[in-house]
Amino acid sequence: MNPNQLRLYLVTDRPLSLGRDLLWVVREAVAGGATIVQLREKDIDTREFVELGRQLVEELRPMDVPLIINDRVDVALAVDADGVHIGQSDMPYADARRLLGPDKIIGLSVETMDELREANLLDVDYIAVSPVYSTATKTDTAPPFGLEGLREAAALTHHPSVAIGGMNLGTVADAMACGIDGVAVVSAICSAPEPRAAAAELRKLADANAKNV
Ligand code: TZP
Ligand code: MG
Repeated sequence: MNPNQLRLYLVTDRPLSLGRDLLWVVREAVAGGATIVQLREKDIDTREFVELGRQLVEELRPMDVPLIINDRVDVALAVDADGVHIGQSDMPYADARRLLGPDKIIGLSVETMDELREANLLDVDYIAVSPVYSTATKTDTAPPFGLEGLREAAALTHHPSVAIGGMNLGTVADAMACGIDGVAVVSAICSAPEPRAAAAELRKLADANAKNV
């Protein structure tokens, strides 16, 4: 994939969306400048997951914004999403690749430098360095990389990379300056009073501090 597509990566979270419709939040975020969207649902029936995924594919495909499904290879296949994002305790990369084929996007979260080195041996499409900062959005994370760790991760990885965890208007510039390709954001967009304006400001900061401008 083109690493520039990772520049502002929206990860959805309905409970954090202040009661607003998920499709609306996604639409606003993309209008503001989100370049890729991950549908992340932790507490949802499979039926509803598929329905949401299908609606998002319809919405995003005409705009050339990839839709990534968190964890669920079956849901990604069912709705013909652009790819999946897997964590270290999800389906192993090799199985996900076999099921999805060579053309779908597969992203992998790495929580340690060792996992990052192992990911270098896989042909994943991107990695997420997780988390950069501790965040109330996800509390069962590994210890945070911090900026030093992120810089080291960006230098070591062979893959396009995004930072996740605590990315907001105050942290995006320094994170991008570590040499990553983009920032992945939950609360700074989903919980923003105006997701479109928030995405636009985040995008401007991410672009201004990107290595590939
Ligand atoms: N994975 C690592 S941290 C995180 C995920 C899904 C949540 C990031 O949320 P926020 O609100 O952008 O800090
Ligand atoms: Mg997962």
